[in-house]
Amino acid sequence: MKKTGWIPTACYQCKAECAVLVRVEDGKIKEIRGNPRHGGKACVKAMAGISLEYAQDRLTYPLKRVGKRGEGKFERISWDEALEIITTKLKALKDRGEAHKLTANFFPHSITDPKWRFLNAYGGFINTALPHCDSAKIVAFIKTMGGVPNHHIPPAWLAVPKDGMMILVGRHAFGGMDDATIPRDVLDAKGRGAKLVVIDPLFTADAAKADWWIPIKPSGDTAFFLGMIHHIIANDLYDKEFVNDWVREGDFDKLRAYIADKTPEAMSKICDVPAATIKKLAEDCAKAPSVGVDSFKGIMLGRALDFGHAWTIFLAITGNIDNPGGQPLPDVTPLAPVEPVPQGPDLHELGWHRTGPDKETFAKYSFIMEPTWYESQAIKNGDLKVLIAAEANPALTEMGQEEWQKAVCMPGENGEYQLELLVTYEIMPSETSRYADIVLPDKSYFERWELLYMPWWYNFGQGIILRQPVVEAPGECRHSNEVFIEIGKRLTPEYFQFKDDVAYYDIQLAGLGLSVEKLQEMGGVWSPGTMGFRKYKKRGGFGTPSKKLHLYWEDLEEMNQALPRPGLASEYGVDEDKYPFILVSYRSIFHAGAGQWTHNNPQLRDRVSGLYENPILVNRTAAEKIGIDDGDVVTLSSRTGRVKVRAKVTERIRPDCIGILHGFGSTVGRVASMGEGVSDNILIPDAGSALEWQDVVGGEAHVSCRVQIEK
Ligand SMILES: Nc1nc2c(c(=O)[nH]1)N[C@H]1C(S)=C(S)[C@@H](COP(=O)(O)OP(=O)(O)OC[C@H]3O[C@@H](n4cnc5c(=O)[nH]c(N)nc54)[C@H](O)[C@@H]3O)O[C@H]1N2
Ligand SMILES: Nc1nc2c(c(=O)[nH]1)N[C@H]1C(S)=C(S)[C@@H](COP(=O)(O)OP(=O)(O)OC[C@H]3O[C@@H](n4cnc5c(=O)[nH]c(N)nc54)[C@H](O)[C@@H]3O)O[C@H]1N2
Ligand code: SF4
Ligand SMILES: [Mo]
Repeated sequence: MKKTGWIPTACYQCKAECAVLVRVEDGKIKEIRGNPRHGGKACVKAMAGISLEYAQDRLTYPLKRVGKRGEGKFERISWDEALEIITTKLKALKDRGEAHKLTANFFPHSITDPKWRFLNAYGGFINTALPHCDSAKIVAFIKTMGGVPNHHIPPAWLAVPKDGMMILVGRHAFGGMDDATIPRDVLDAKGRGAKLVVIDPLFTADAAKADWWIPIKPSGDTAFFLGMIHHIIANDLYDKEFVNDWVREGDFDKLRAYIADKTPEAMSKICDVPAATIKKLAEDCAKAPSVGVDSFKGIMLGRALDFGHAWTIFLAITGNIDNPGGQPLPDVTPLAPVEPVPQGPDLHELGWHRTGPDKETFAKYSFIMEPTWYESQAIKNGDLKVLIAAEANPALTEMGQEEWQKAVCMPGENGEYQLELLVTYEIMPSETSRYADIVLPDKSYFERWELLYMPWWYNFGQGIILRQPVVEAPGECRHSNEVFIEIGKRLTPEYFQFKDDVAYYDIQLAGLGLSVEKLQEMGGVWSPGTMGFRKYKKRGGFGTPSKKLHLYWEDLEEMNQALPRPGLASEYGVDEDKYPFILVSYRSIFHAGAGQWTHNNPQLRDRVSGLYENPILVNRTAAEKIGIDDGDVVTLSSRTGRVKVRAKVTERIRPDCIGILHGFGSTVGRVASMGEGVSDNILIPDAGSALEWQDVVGGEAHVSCRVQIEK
């Protein structure tokens, strides 16, 4: 192959998968830049992709466990042997009528990812991280507006007019990006005269650029938004025309009655933000030509679905749906289906998410995907028998990681493990692969084909980006998609009648009159060229049964959730005296997840140009009270775990919170295992063990807990 020149492809140093150009000289990568045809931006991690590609730790052939799970002892095996072990186990599981006890934990790069196709055909479950990310918002979006369950969908920052409002609530958009162009678009909008408001217990990089930082009490966001909704309605500041035309008849009156006692003063007591602040922001929003509200992980605490609900109501009464600078409505790319389309198993019938204390109640909620947070619980219950982790690192990313690690080592019957097979698909050894029975070496994102159309690409609506090989893969690496197609051909051949991955993408692209080759000629990017605004008008309404917005959710009446409830996360009320602080985890621009691929990157872990450790953030007032100085090593404990970590004393966090950067604490990998970094998930309890507090939303993060800090 030995390519030379600038080649368009897609970055995968994080899940945003931005379009990039890669300069290759004689088969070696020399330089990486943003692709000007798709925003033109690439972040610091993208540039460090070269260090990943040529990392010494790359896996290059399949491995089989020889010691006990967790010991990390492996021997080299052939691909034939690896595939034989996997297909034999999967065949036996299916013959036993337990296909649904296979879960693959992976990140889907498109809604028709070949790995997902295999799972649907076979009858297993996908377990993406989506339930952690923002599933509460997605579920709320579907319930109020109808439509497709697209992931994330940030506001149209690039279209915010002068005087528009941009609100980040539980969203650290400049650190945890979903497109490298977003910081520039937000700052450009500010340059045009728009205002940026950050609602976050932490003074983030975004807050540093904001007009207004509102340090809210964690999980107080629903109360805050209800206070604003009250103020807007009570003072007749809502968008009457939009509400009359587009809100289902009767819903607004029910809301008005319900909201009567949710005054800014009452809500202020819950969220610990002055009532005057709630009123001022409400008035600013009511006046502004547009309001965009972006939230992500930070609202996935406590009663997350209630926040999602309040968010959709707020957008509706201020008329900020599918307008420039407001909340876009997602669209679907008209790719052709690959027939026959496998149906997939019934989550409610077979899923192990209903292992909670109150199955009746659980059954009333809509689950869009299998929640990750029950993996350890499901293993203990005998409901998870084969786990394939591809592009995921649950040994560190699961809340209560030690519970997960214990569960995968749990003995079962006949001398087997309770979890009968654990396979990891990785580019380098990870904490999770230490426990695996089989470790498979993947091709990196510079070495493989992939058709990407995750709907969180916000720049051009439902764009498609082609990932194409720019260099050759080392050793015996094979892309997971190729391998899942191979396993599919063996186990469910009727669904795998195409030749290979490229042939699969060609069938889909035919729906757009395209092919992989044609997409290559077009520079690897297809886009409708616009997001389109107020699409609901052209479509004759919204995707709900009434075609109008459903502010009132009658299906949740029985659970007292027909309208959003303002309370804080219930778990914060437990053991307050023993654990006085609330842990707040957040991300950094330098690293992605708990993944090995940035934490093991010498450029990104560099003390000067990267991020080497994750000292915890302690407010100066709190530090003085407990006698902690900047740089002290402290013990941080929760009701389930304890770590030793360095403290950074700062004003950039609320006095009742402790900040911790998520993702550190790997014990595997030459670079990743260095330093004093700790994993937050040692402190955060396994969600399966906290079901009495479970906020049933179709997914829950629980990325927080109460902690104590001691010198
Ligand atoms: N560089 C980088 N980019 C990423 C990722 C990555 O790991 N690294 N991960 C990707 C993924 S999977 C995701 S899901 C997204 C996540 O994107 P974000 O959710 O924007 O990322 P976080 O940094 O976790 O931001 C959460 C913010 O919420 C705040 N917060 C915590 N609790 C509360 C609360 O109760 N209320 C409010 N208002 N704020 C709160 C935290 O202080 C933090 O600033 O990022 C994606 N992009
Ligand atoms: N405490 C706490 N826990 C959290 C979060 C938090 O904010 N705080 N965030 C939660 C969220 S929102 C999410 S989405 C999850 C994410 O959790 P996971 O989905 O487990 O994701 P990562 O930690 O990003 O792990 C990705 C793995 O993929 C590997 N990888 C990278 N590139 C490739 C490739 O090309 N091929 C293969 N096969 N592997 C590759 C990396 O080495 C890494 O080990 O974590 C959740 N856990
Ligand atoms: S945000 Fe940065 S690391 Fe993530 S895909 Fe885009 S350029 Fe790559
Ligand atoms: Mo996520």
